[in-house]
Amino acid sequence: MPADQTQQSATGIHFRTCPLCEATCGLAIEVEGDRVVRVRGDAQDPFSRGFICPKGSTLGELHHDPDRLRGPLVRRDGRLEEATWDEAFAAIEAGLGAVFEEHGRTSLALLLGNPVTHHLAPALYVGPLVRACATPNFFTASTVDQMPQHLVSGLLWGDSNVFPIPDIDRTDHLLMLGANPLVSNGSLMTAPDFPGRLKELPRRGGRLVVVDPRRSETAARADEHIFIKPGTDVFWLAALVQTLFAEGLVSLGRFEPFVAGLDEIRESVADFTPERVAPICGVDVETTRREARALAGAAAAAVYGRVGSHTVEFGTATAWMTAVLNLLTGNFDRSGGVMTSSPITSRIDDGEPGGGGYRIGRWKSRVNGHPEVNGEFPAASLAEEMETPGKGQIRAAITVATNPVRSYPNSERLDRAFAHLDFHVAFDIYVNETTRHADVILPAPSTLEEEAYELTFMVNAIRSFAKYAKPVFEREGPSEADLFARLVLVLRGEGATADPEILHDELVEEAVGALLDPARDAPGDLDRDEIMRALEALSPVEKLLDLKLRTGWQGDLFGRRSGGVSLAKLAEHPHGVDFGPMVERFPARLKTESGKFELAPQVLVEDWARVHSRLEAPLASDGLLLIGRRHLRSNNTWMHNIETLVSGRSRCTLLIHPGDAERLGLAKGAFCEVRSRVGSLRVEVETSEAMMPGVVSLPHGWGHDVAGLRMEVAARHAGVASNLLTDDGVIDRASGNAVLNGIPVEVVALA
Ligand SMILES: Nc1nc2c(c(=O)[nH]1)N[C@H]1C(S)=C(S)[C@@H](COP(=O)(O)OP(=O)(O)OC[C@H]3O[C@@H](n4cnc5c(=O)[nH]c(N)nc54)[C@H](O)[C@@H]3O)O[C@H]1N2
Ligand SMILES: Nc1nc2c(c(=O)[nH]1)N[C@H]1C(S)=C(S)[C@@H](COP(=O)(O)OP(=O)(O)OC[C@H]3O[C@@H](n4cnc5c(=O)[nH]c(N)nc54)[C@H](O)[C@@H]3O)O[C@H]1N2
Ligand code: SF4
Ligand SMILES: [Mo]
Repeated sequence: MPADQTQQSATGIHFRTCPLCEATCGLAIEVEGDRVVRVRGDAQDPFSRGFICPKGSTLGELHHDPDRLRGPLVRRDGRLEEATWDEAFAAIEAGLGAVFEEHGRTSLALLLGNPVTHHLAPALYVGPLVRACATPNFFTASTVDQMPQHLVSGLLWGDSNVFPIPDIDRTDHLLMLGANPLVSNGSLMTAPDFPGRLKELPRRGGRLVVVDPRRSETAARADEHIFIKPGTDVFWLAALVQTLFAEGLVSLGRFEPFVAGLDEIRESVADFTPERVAPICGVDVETTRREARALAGAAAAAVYGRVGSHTVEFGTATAWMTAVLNLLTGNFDRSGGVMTSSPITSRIDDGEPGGGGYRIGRWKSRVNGHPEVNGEFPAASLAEEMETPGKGQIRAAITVATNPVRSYPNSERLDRAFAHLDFHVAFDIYVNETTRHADVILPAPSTLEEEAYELTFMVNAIRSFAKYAKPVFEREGPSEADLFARLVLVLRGEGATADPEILHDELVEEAVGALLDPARDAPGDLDRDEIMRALEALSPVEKLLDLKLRTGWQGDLFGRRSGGVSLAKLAEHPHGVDFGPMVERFPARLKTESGKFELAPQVLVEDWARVHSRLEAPLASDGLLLIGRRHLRSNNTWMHNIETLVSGRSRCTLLIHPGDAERLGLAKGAFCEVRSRVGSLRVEVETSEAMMPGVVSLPHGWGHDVAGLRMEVAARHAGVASNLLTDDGVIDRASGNAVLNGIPVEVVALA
C-alpha cells in the first residue's frame, strides 16, 4: 500500500517517529478512516531498523483513549468542568492576574515534564514560555534525572548540553552503571533497537560490563555483572581512576595539550584505593583492578552511567568520575569510546577551542539558598518553596506535561502543597494525580494530529538522523503551537483573546534576524525577503523547523548548497534520512574559558569534600536500601490508562532477595509495609535472586488510587507511589538533583 499522507482521508500507512521515549523508533501506523488499526516498527527506517517496543505499538490506543482530554477543563464551584478554549484562556488570565497583582511575578512556578522534549511544538515554544513566565521558580524533570551530567558537561567542556554518548555500534568495551537500556531503551543515548545493537557487540569481540545492585535485564545479558551497593558508584569509579594513576595507565591521547587539572584529580582520588572502597561498594579488589586495566587496555572503551548513578546523593561526583575515566583512558571523542552528536538542525563549530565557560548559582532559591543550575531549582525544593510563607512564596503554577505529584520525591508533601495553590494551569492530556488540583487544564492535541520531527533527542543520538512527518489525522481543536502561543501572550499581558499568529510571526522574525546577524557569522548571503517567501506556505512549527534544517550543517542554504536538506526534501523520505555516525568534534567543541578540558573545576573539587568525608566515615550499612526499576510496558507515571500495557499480573511489587525475605518473615505474594524517613506504603512482596542482599526495588510512577482522577483503566491498576518514600531532604548538593535511589527503608511483614 502506498503511503498516503494527505489530509482528505487518513486511510493508509503513515510513517513517523515514536514520541514516547528517547529511542525515537520509526513507526508504521496503519489507519482505516479515522481509526488506527495497527502500529508496527518501520522496517525501512534506517536508524531503528523495524524495532518497536510494546508502548509504541499502543499509540493507536492512546489516540482513541476515551479518557484522553479533547477539550479544556475549567474549575467551577470546586469541580473541573468542560469549557470552550476562549473560556479557558479567560480563566487563566483572570486567575494568574489576581495572583500576580497580590503577590507579584515571583509567586509563579513553571514546571516542565518529560513529553515536552518529545514533541515538536513544545520543543520550539518552550523557550518563549520560560521567558514569558519571568520567574526564577523554574523546575523540570532534569533535577529528578540527569542534572549531574549537565553540570559536569558545563564545567568540564563548557557546554551543559553536550553529552558524552557511548558509541555502542563501534565500542570494544562498554562499562555501564545504573542503566537498564534493555528496558528503558536508552537515555542520553538515542540508539533505537538497543537489543539488536547489543547482540552485535560480542560478534565484534566487544564486552559489556554492567554495574547494578540488581541483576537487571541488561545485566543478565552482559559478559559480566558486578553488584554494587546503591549510591556508591562514585567510590568505585574513583578507585578505577586511582588504579589508572597507580599503575601508570593514564593516556590522554590527542588531548594531551588540552587537559588542565590532572594533578588535582590524582590528589582527589589518592585515598580511594580498591581496598579502601571495597567494603563501601561491596566490590572486591581484584574485580576493580581488572576493570581499570580492561578500560585502559581496550582498543576503544566507553564508560556510561545513567539514572541509577545520577539520582543519588553523589550524582554529580559520579558523573564527574565517569567523564574523567573516559578522558584519562583516551576514550573521549574517539570512535568506539564516548562521542558527541551533531543534529542536522545545528551548525558545526569548527573554530578554535574556547568560549564563555559555564556558571551556576547566578541566583539562589529563596528558602534554602540552592544555586540555580541550568536556570533551574531542584525539584526536591518545590514543596518547601510552596509551603514557606514570605515574599516570593510560590502560589501559582503552570505545569506542562509533568506529573510531579508522582515523579518528585516526597509525593505526599507535594500533593498537599499543590492542593493549597491559589491558581494552577496544567498543560496535560489526562486528569491525573497532579492535574486533579488544577484550575484550568489545557490538553494538547493527540500526537497523531501534530507534525512530527525528533528535535531534542538528536542531541544524544549515536547517528545523525532526520525524519519529518505530517499529522496523521486532522486536528479537532487548536494546534499545540497555538496553545503555547496563547498562554505566552496571556503571560505577557496581551490578553486572553490575542491572536496566536502574533507570537508565531515574532518567533520566525527572531530566528531569521539571528541568522542574518553579521555578528553571528551568517551562513552565506541570505536575504530576509527570500527566506520569508520560501517559508510562506508552511505551518508555524514547520517554518521554525525548516529554518533550522536549511541553515544546519546539512542544509540547502535556500538553494545555495546543492544536495542540501530542507523540510520539503525530508518529506520525500518518509522513512527518514541517515547522516552517519558520530564524528570527532573536539577540541573545537571546547567552550571553557581556558579552551581546555577543565578536569578539576572548583565547584566539583569543593563538592568532593562530601565524598571524601564519607570515605572516612562510611554510613552504617545494616538496614535495607531502596532502588527503583522500570518496565517495558510502563512510561514513568503515565501510559497506565492503556489496557494492553497494564493487563495481567501487577508489576508494581517490592523485589527483595530471598535471604532478606526469610529473615524478615516475608512470603512471596504477601503484603508488607515499607517505611522511610518521610513516608510509608503497603505493597506486595516478590522475592528475587536478582536482587543484591540488603537492597529492595520498587518501580516509580504508580499510585493511581487517589480521588478525582479521570483514568478509568489506571485506577483499576493503581499500584503504589514509590515517591511516598523518597526523601526531599537529601539531594545531590552540587547539581540539586533528587535522590531516588539508595533510600534507607524498613520493611515489615503484615499479618
Ligand atoms: N522514584 C523515582 N522517581 C522518578 C524516577 C525514578 O527513576 N524513580 N525517574 C525520574 C525521571 S528519569 C523522570 S524524566 C521524571 C519524569 O517526570 P514527569 O515528566 O513529571 O513524568 P511523566 O510521567 O513523564 O509525565 C508525563 C506527563 O505528561 C502528560 N502527557 C503525555 N503526553 C502528553 C502530551 O502529548 N502533551 C501534554 N501536554 N502532556 C502529555 C502525562 O499525562 C503526564 O502527566 O520522573 C522522575 N521520577
Ligand atoms: N519502559 C520504559 N522506558 C523508559 C522509561 C520508563 O519509565 N519506562 N523512562 C524513560 C526515562 S524518563 C528515562 S530517564 C530513561 C532511564 O533509563 P535508564 O537510565 O536505563 O534507567 P533505569 O531503567 O531506571 O535503570 C536504572 C538502573 O540503575 C540501577 N541502580 C539503582 N541504583 C543504583 C546505583 O546506586 N548504582 C548503580 N550502578 N545502579 C543503580 C537500577 O537497578 C536500574 O537497573 O528511561 C526512559 N525509558
Ligand atoms: S522503544 Fe521508545 S521510541 Fe521505540 S517504540 Fe518503544 S516507546 Fe517508542
Ligand atoms: Mo527521565
